[in-house]
Amino acid sequence: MIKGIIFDLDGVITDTAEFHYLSWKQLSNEERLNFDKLLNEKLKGVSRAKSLDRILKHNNTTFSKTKQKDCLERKNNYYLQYLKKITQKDYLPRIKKFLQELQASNIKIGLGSASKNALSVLERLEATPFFNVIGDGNSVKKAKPAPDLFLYVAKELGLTPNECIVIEDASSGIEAAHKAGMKAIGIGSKEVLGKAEVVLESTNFLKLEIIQNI
Ligand code: B16
Ligand code: MG
Repeated sequence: MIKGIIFDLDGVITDTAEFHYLSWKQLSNEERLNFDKLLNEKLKGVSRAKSLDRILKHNNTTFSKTKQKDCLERKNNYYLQYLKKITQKDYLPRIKKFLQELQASNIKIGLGSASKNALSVLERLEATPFFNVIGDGNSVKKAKPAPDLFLYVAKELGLTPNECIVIEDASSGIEAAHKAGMKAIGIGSKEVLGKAEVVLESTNFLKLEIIQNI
């Protein structure tokens, strides 16, 4: 029986992908690196440091550790400026209602996000009170597609993996959920998220029945 739902943040609760894109774009322009929307898509659910690795690889270049650290800090500062724009109106469709429905049904709610800024984003949305456990980019060492983050959140919720369902928009997140022994609902396209037990085009289609029948 499903007793807990673990939500990804970016792309499931709110859409910060555009802010990540604009921040990486600014950094890339300054560093004369190629960066476009297609590459940004491949950074979904990927940690900040790994995202920079992918951008450098895409450009067939390497940076010293010191320069990498500086770039990561600059990118994050740009991103933090964009986060100030988020308000409680910026939930993705039906998400707030769905969180309320889960709460009313006594289903535990966890967050499993790769972002080190997850708490700030939840606070800007005024969503923090919905969550029984918040797992973010600081909670575990191994990022998605490793199962560690979801296992950590399930344990903190006091649930076994098979009592939890993960909701994710990135294929790395679906892989992490399955490795953790959890079923997954993918938000996005079937081509990308086809391995999830259920794929929904948008958060607008999230319903309690789906959770009960998965
Ligand atoms: P930060 P999620 C992920 O969040 C984003 O999808 C990904 O694009 C970003 O690089 C990562 O968080 C790290 O974010 O730089 O804020 O630590 O989808 O796992 O909620
Ligand atoms: Mg995501």
